[in-house]
Amino acid sequence: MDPNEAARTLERELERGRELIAAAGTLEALDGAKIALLGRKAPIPAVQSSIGSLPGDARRELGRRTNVAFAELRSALEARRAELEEGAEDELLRADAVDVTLPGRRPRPGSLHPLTLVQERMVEIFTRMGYRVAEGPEIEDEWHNFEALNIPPDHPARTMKDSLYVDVPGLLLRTETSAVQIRTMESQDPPVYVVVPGRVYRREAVDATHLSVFHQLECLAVDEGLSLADLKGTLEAFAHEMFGPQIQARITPDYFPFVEPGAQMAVSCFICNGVGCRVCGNGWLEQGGAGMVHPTVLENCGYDAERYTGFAFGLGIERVAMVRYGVNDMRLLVEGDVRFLEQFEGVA
Ligand code: 2NL
Repeated sequence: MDPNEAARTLERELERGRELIAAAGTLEALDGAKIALLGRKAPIPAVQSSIGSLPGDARRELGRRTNVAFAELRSALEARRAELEEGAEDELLRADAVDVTLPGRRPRPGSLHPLTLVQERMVEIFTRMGYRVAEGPEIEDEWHNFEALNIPPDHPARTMKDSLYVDVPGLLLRTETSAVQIRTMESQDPPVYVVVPGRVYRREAVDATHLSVFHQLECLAVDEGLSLADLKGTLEAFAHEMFGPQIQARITPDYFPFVEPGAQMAVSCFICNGVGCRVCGNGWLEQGGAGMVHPTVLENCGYDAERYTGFAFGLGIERVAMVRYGVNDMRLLVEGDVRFLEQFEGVA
């Protein structure tokens, strides 16, 4: 190659190189420019390989200029690469930026189920009176669920019609929480003051006022000298705390095999104040059964029925919840419909 021609090529390539490098907006474009300028087929390397065939002075001069051109392009490429890499990092940082002034995305907190709210309140009323809370298994044996409670084998509640048996002989889903009170009496001496909240199961057609899976809170007190007056007073204290001080409590005779005498409990209607209305009918709201613990039941648990007496009663938690929150269909309490449940957000 003619030395003058080669010198002009170097000048032209330097000019083109400066433009290409300045114009490269990405690292990929810069790699392209590098290949175009310094790659095997680029003009400057071609000049370099032609140098060997030139005479001494011209070779030295052109060699020097080629080296200068290489050096300038290499350092321009390097400088541009550093710029682009810094830019890429800035871009990453910008894309990752978090605006800490934006409001957070709050998870919906949910709320306690109305049955839980009522049960907790009931338990709190009794624990303030000095009662302890006891819990027990939901699958029971026939001794704790029936026999110890003075429910003989031919009692209607024992048949498949009222109870749900499991596949293991002699075991069933508990039909009342009384089994837990039996277990409590079996494991400790009097005095006993316990409440047992929990789920119970019956073979029952479900409608607006009946569920086959429902909840009870049963109360049991065994001590020296307890009478029906203590039962009535306890029930009244509960009703005042639960529904208000104007509420009256009433017990009327009823029969349950595990109590003698037995009673039905009711509280005066908080809507009509006992006069009679659409909700209560005759002015009273049925709350459950009650009575003085049958001496046979005390003896079944190893207690001296001459020395100790006791009272017991069972409250239906669904019933209490319906009264307290004005729910007219018990099924709403188990269906899990969010439109029903979200109304209890923030309710105490
Ligand atoms: C009802 C019936 C009642 C009891 C539960 C009871 C427990 C023991 C001994 C004696 Cl260990 N009695 N509990 C007594 C009378 C009635 O509940 O209809 N509940 C909603």
